[in-house]
Amino acid sequence: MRALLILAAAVGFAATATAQGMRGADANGDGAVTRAEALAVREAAFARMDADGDGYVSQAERAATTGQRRGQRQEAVRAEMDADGDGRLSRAEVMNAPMPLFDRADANGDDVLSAEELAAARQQMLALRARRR
Ligand SMILES: [Ca+2]
Ligand SMILES: [Ca+2]
Ligand SMILES: [Ca+2]
Repeated sequence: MRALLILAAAVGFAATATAQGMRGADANGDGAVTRAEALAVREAAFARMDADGDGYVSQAERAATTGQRRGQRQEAVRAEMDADGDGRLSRAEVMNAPMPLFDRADANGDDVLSAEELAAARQQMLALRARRR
């Protein structure tokens, strides 16, 4: 699970990587986050990172967005998401990558994070963070 959390946090799609970010994904403001809303955030993040708009996030574009500090970890994440191993992330590779945090937070598996599920996920996140300290 820890590896998956790192995966989600390190790719630069941070908006979907935290429970708080999940809440920010609630585009229609109904207090719940659907899978489609979470994917829209991911898509927006991809568009932001794809600076030259060629539909791929290259290594250089990733470095520019996320900084070099977490380089090694980034590389591991990239390798995991880069399904065809060409060294860059296509839109499809990013959109099809697992959403472990969403899946984990979606306790009843209905593809919607209710306000209750979001609150529970946030609590878990805070507990996790406290434990790591
Ligand atoms: Ca919503
Ligand atoms: Ca690729
Ligand atoms: Ca749910």
